[in-house]
Amino acid sequence: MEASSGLEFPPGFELGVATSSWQIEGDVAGRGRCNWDDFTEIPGAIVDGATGEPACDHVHRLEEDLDLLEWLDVDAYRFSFSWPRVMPEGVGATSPAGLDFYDRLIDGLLARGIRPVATLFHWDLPSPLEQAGGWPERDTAYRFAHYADAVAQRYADRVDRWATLNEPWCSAFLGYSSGYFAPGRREPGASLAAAYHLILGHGLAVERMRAAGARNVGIVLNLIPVLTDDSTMDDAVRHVDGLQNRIFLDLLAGRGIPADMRESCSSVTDWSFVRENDNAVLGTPIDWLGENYYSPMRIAAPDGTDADVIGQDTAAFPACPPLRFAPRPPFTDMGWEIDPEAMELALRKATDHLPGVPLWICENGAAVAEETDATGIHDPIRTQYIHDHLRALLRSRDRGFDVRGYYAWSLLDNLEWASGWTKKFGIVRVDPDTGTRTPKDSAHWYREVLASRP
Ligand code: IFM
Repeated sequence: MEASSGLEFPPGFELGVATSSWQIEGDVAGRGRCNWDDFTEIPGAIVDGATGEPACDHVHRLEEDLDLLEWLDVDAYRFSFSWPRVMPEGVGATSPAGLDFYDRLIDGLLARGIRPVATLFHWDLPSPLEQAGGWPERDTAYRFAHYADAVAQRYADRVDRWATLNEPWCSAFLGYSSGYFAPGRREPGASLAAAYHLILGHGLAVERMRAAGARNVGIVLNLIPVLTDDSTMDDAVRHVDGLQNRIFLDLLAGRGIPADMRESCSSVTDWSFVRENDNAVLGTPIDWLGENYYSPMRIAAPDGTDADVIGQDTAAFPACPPLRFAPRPPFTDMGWEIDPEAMELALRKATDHLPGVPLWICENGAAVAEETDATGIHDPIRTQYIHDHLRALLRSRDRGFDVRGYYAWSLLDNLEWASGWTKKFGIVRVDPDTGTRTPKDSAHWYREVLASRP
């Protein structure tokens, strides 16, 4: 595909790639344990039995990965700090070796002219905090703010933009309601408390980080448009949309838990963890909002069948009414429907709830089929996917949405959580046995897109 086809970026529009700590770092011995390390020990939790070691061995291959980013010539690199690498017990002393690693990462980016964009929590919770109850406990929010403060004190002078959390929906509802993610608990009431305390931790962290000098502090959500063409499912859509999207947006807007969700989840929680005077902290103004967009969700009446869609599961939606997820082709390997145009519905939702807050697409990409031959690794579906989403995003921008950047997910093939190595999102292949990095066709294409800007 022509690199430039239909893609005209406004001046200053930021293009980058993203990764996360547990998915790429490896070097488990060099940090404290986390919830995902513990989760990998549950038989069957990770489909192929993969663990956090070696992942992409990024800690030991840092220079090589920095050079890859330089070769791509991205404007910005979005990575996450591993809480247990910075603070092995989750509280108390920081690790000099852990801090040194992130110094080298950040300084290496800056030396190559790449803006560091950092997330504080991309799901890897220190094991002692998970064992103490994890996010359903209010105390975890305070521990998070303490960790955020330590990180901001050290790196505020060099990090361009910060996200407190990545996709708190996944931590809360896949972690504590469906149990598909770490820690594997199936307690719908606890998952609602987790969602609330994640945003409380975010609000507390924003205050502490700003006090430590951090600029551009925001959060990254996975807002998902919930669609149906069956009007009998309107109430089911309201419920799923409430848990996937509105609960987070209303908390961030300082409005508390939406009234209809208080009612429709009353069979699984008495909401006694909610404190009305939290709203100011929960709604601490943010400088920007990240959206991770991959797919819409489509809902239909139950008919006894279930589509195989990773993450779309009624067990992840506490007090879920009868429904089924009914994605339409084309699908990625995750079973996710491909629909670039629906991305605008997510942008609209964000803008309606948090007017005036600029938006970044912080993740977008696809696990898809690839073919390898002597000429390279051919992944035309991924290239098309990224191209079509970029084009849709630029159109949304023309229609007035204040979108300022886009990050492809992901730089590297990596540990796709419960799917292990079986789903590949990288624009660069990582051989799971040797760690060898090989740019795929999509990486070459993205590089040309980056270079072809005026
Ligand atoms: O790999 C994940 C990432 O960690 C969070 N967002 C979705 C990606 C693909 O599932």
